[in-house]
Amino acid sequence: MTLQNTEIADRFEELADLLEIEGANPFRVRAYRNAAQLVRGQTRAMADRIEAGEDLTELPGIGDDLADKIAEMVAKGDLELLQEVRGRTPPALVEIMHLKGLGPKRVKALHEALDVDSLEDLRQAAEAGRIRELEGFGEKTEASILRHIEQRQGEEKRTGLARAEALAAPLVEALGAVEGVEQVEIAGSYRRCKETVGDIDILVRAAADSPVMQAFVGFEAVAEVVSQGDTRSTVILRSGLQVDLRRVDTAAFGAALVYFTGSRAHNIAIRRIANGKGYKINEYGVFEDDERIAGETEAGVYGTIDLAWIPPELRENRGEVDAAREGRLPELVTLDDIRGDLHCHTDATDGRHGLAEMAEAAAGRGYDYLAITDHSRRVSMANGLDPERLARQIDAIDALNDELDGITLLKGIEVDILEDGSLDLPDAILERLDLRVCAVHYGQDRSREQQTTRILKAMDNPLFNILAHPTGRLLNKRGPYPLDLQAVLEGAAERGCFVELNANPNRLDLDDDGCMQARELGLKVPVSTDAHQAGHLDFMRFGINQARRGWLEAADVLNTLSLKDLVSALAR
Ligand code: DGT
Ligand code: CA
Ligand code: CA
Repeated sequence: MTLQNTEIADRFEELADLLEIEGANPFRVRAYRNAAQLVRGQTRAMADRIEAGEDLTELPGIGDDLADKIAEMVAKGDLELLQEVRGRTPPALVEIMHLKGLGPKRVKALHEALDVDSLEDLRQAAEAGRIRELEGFGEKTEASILRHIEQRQGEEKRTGLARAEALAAPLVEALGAVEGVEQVEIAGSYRRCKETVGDIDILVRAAADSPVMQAFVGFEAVAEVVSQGDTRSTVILRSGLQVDLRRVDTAAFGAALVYFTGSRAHNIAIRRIANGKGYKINEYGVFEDDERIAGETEAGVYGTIDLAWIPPELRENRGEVDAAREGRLPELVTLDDIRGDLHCHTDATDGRHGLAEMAEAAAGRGYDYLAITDHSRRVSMANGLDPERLARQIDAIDALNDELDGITLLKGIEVDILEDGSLDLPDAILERLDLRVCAVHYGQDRSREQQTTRILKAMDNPLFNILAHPTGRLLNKRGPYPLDLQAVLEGAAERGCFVELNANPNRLDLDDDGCMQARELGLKVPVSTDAHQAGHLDFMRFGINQARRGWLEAADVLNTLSLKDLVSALAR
């Protein structure tokens, strides 16, 4: 058993989490976390590198120890150290640590004092009122823990799109290499670029005698074969992700692609139109009486019912069918439209790379500008900038811009919005910047009204430009904080400021509905990566996926503007 990159990264991350709970040396914890990130971000499989005899220690941050551990996972499919750590610290504590408000120290205390080994143990302890008796915990914390457990237990288990992509890619590649396979497409919510997917639906175009089903159920990362048939099989990968595969003939491939891309609501809407014309539509084609009049291509299927081809991201029955009939589908924004990135961090705070490296990475992606927006002093955990350090960064950026060719660094900050709605740094230093990204990091437990008022008050400061990750949600970790988003978007539109779509795959905040709301208001949305290292600039495409689901065109996205137009758009 050879582990995929995602699986290697998962194990490093779990190791880091468990060691952190144990109170291990923070540098060691960080090294495993960085290794997880690095491996996750690699497009080439570690197994392939090792097989090719490459030296893994040439990868940044990978020393002998980490390289050995990667080799061990590739060779044995397992990591002895992780087994050892799991033996003394229950793996379920990791999930508890990711509950909102509980860090490693508190989890350790709960484990040691109350024998909490699982989410269920924690729920029972909270219900019995035993948590409030612990030092450092109170009645309020206990109630909040209970609330978050209930929220978590009520959620269905879904996989983030970026993770699904990493897990599916090797499988798609393997299927594409099977004899007789002409085309492989992932359909379902994945193709609609939903932020999370329940399972993966793959369609292969192949002749009936192709051995593609055997290849599928025999794929290296399959843990369990749920069902196997001639045209349809289902497996569960070691990562827990379920994959459905359907083999489809050429004549029906477009119809199957429409049907299995969905969404269900979209399918129902187009079936109604077909029925209205006296046609029948299903996964095999569009039929008039018993004659198939379309089926080979998606455009053909839509065309027979007088609809323009609809981009998968829009297929949610949110108005796209009417728009397709009336010829007013949006021309969705693409990655190529993006001229720069408006939110990133450097090693001055909690980022990995320096100004020059970030500038080079942005130039390498063809950008015209990159805004440097490190944290402000309130975020002391991230070594946030005070006015003096920010002033030094301003000088450094000015000096670097003199040398740079083809790319401009914008001087910015991710300044905290304090509890009272003021900004974390004095106007005098904020005024010297090209733009200010403003964020709520602390005091997320306010009421909806308080949080909304706080943000709108911050926006009253004419130096406020962009609200970062507006709802604070972390996918599969914590929900949005209570907020009247519509009021915030309207407030931004009135004041000439903006609300970000944070492209980090764990955030994607604004979500698709938020993008649609912004578009209604004529409010341009900045799509920003919040990169903490150069490679994170590639998160942009996840943001673009979400923007497309939100119907945004290039003109609806702030960072499609030229530098000159951007600067005037930012001026309040
Ligand atoms: P997921 O996997 O929960 O993220 O969402 P989907 O949209 O991928 O749903 P899934 O995997 O259950 O089915 C894939 C697509 O197949 C779905 O979007 C629409 C189509 N489909 C499946 N079952 C039905 C059905 O009973 N009726 C209709 N009209 N379409 C269906
Ligand atoms: Ca699916
Ligand atoms: Ca499915």
